Amino acid sequence: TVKGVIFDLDGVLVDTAIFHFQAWKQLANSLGFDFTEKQNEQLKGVSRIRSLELILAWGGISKTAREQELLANQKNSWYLDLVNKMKPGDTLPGAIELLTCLKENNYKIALGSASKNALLILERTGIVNFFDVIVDGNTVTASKPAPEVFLKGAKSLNIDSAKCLVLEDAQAGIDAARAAGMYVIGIGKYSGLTGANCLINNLNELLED
Ligand code: G16
Ligand code: MG
Repeated sequence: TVKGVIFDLDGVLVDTAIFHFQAWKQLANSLGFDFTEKQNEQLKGVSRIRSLELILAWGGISKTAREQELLANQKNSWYLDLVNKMKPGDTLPGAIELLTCLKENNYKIALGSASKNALLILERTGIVNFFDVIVDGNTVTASKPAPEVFLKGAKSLNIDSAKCLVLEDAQAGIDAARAAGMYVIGIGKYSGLTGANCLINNLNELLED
């Protein structure tokens, strides 16, 4: 039976994917090219620096490590301008209700995100206190689809991997959760996600019964 629930952040609890897309698009445009929403799907759950590598490859542009660092910083500052407008309650449908219900039923709750801005986002949207453990892009070295982020979450919760449920919206995240030996619910029924134990459209679907 499930004892711990590990939430992905972007696309599961908050709708920051659109902010990532806008900031990356602005960066690509400043370099003289564009990329599509379909390509953007491949950036979900993927670390900042890996995302930049993919985008530069799409634009056929090569940059030194130092230049890449500056570009990633530029994107992040545009991204943070958008995040800093978020307010308490700016969460995806069902998120606060599900977190509340899990807390009331004594499940342990962790965050398993690739983002280095995770804590700021949890604080701005007013949900940080639900979390027993936060594992994010600052604590993890191997990004999703590597299982590290979720294994660290389970370990910090002191719960066996096999007793953890992961909620994920990205293919890289579903692959990471499966590699960690966890049960995984994918968010996005028509998104082409594969390998999850089941797919739902939003967190409300977990509250219906
Ligand atoms: C999120 C997003 C990714 C983003 C990554 C790193 O992952 O899905 O698009 O590139 O975090 O974010 P940051 O630039 O803020 O460190 P997750 O795991 O929360 O879905
Ligand atoms: Mg996500």
